[in-house]
Parts: sequence; structure tokens; C-alpha cells
Amino acid sequence: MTAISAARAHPAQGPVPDDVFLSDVLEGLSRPDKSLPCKYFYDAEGSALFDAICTLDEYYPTRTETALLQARADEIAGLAGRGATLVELGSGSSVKVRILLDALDAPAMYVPVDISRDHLIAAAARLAGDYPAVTVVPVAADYVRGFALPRGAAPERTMAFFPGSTIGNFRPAEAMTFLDTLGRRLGAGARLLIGVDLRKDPAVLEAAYDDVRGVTAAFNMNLLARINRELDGTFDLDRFAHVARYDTARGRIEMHLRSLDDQTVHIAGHPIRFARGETIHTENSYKYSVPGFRRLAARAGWHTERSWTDESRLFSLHWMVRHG
Ligand code: AVI
Repeated sequence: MTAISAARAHPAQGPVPDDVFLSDVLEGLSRPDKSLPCKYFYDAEGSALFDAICTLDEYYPTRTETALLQARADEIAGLAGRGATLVELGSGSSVKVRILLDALDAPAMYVPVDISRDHLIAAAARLAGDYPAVTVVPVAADYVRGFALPRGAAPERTMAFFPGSTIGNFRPAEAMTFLDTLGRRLGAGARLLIGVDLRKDPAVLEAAYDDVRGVTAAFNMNLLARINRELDGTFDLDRFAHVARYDTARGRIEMHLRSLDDQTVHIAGHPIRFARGETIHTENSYKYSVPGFRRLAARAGWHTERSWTDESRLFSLHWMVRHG
């Protein structure tokens, strides 16, 4: 079975159906504290804007995590052992994983899991071309809801890879449930390499989520543009503003869209009223201390064997093993 024929053996999940998107949007905007799920940032425009964010001077996570992976690749390879199966959650363009594939000892299989099917298949085909000895089995699925692993991957040879501090976009209780479910799916003895952003000076955090070039603002605003495009929305983008603020007590960056006027917007014919100054809460990005994240993971059944940070303690990587 070739890499891409293997891909076809898995049930593929296409884009989110419009009716689910619509009901999530109406539900979120009908609450007293309006909110929208951050997963809807990532249509084609939003994904391109996110890629641009990752190259910004202010957005330190991507380059810091990449440097950490490069610095620790050999140590990680030693921990992973020979013939590992690498499962990447939310693999996108499969860029960072190349650092691991270059360092690992004869990796057997690479399983990128991503909801964006076309992007996934294209990235998997490129990767399979560059690593002919690795069986690449892309799985088009929402990794939060669940996905099927290819047969034959023994848990103690399996290594999940969840970079980018995407775990920070879950509330801590959801992060715990997600990590626990992942551990049950992978099985006892499975390993997890996870990237986690760290608590730091709020000014550094706020700059990372409100860059001078306005790329993050455009990324946030694209959610309204997407609703206009896909759900027959009437948002006037000039009447909303991007807000990013750090909540020290909760240890999270919050992104919001603030209404600049009293106004009524229609979405698929449904009126939604906004008071001037009212916000739509669009994203949380939780920041952890190293011991704080290790405690959370322990409660979800993962034992942390190694944690690495950069010299400035901006970002962390953790190597964990599933017990029980
Ligand atoms: C994908 N996720 C980890 C990013 C973050 O930093 O929370 C999303 C993002 N939002 C604004 N900038 C980047």
C-alpha cells in the first residue's frame, strides 16, 4: 500500500458543514457575553494570515519552538527509539515535523491528522516524496473530536506530536479532557511531545497578539469577513476593532472584537444587536508555568519525563509518557 493509497483507506472529513457553522455562530452571538469558537479562524484566508503571524517579529512562539526542536532533536530521537510512528495533531503544512523526521532513527510511519483535507493531502504527498522510507498515512479528521489510527502502531512505539502551543487555545479543564482522551486513544506507553507557551511579561504577550503591522488584527477580523462570505452576514468591518489583552489572574491572552457603535448585524437573516463597546470573545491563549503544565498533564494521565525551555524561558517543550 503506498502512502497516498493508505490515505484513502481512512474516512475523510471535509470542511465544516455550513449549518453547523451557522448554528455555532448564532449560538455564540446570542449569549449575554458574545463569543465565537476560535476553530473558525482557519479558512483559507485565516490559515494564510496565521502563517504570516508566525513570521512576525513580535510572535516569538514559532521561531522559539523551532529552535528548541532543532537544539533537542537528537535527544528526542534517543527517547523516541528506532522505528517510531509519529502522529501529528493539526499537522497543517507539516513543517516542524521535518526536524524530527531528519533526526529520528528509521521512523516507520508518519500520521498527519488535520481537518483541512486538501491541504493535508498536498502536504502529505510532498513529505512522502522527501522521505521515501517513511510510510505517510494522512488522516483527515478533527483531532479534537476523534480520529482512527492506522492499525499496527504499537503504543510504546507511538509518539504524538502537538506543537505550537495549540493546547493553550483550550480552557485548562478542556485541555485535561483532551489529553486524557488522547492518551486513551494512543494507549499505555505512548509518548507525547508537546509545545507549550510560557507565562511572561504581559507587554511581550500583548505585542505578540497585537502586532504593529496589524496582521493579528486582520486574522481576528477575518472571522467576521468569513461570516459575511459564508453565512450571508452583514458585518461592517470598519465598525469593529481588534482587542488583545492579557488576563494575569487567568494566565491567558484574550482576543476580542469590539463594536465601535450601537449596531444591528444580520446573519442569514437573523438580527444580532451590538451595543457600543460590547465585544465578541474570539480566542483564549493560555500560558503556563513549566510545573503548572506538568501538573495538568499528570491529572490527565501523562508523566512528564523531560521539559526543555529556551534561555529566555519564552516557550517550553515536554516529553511525556502515558501511564495506566
Ligand atoms: C494556534 N494558536 C496556538 C495561536 C496562539 O498563539 O494562541 C493562535 C493565534 N492567535 C493569535 N495569534 C496566534
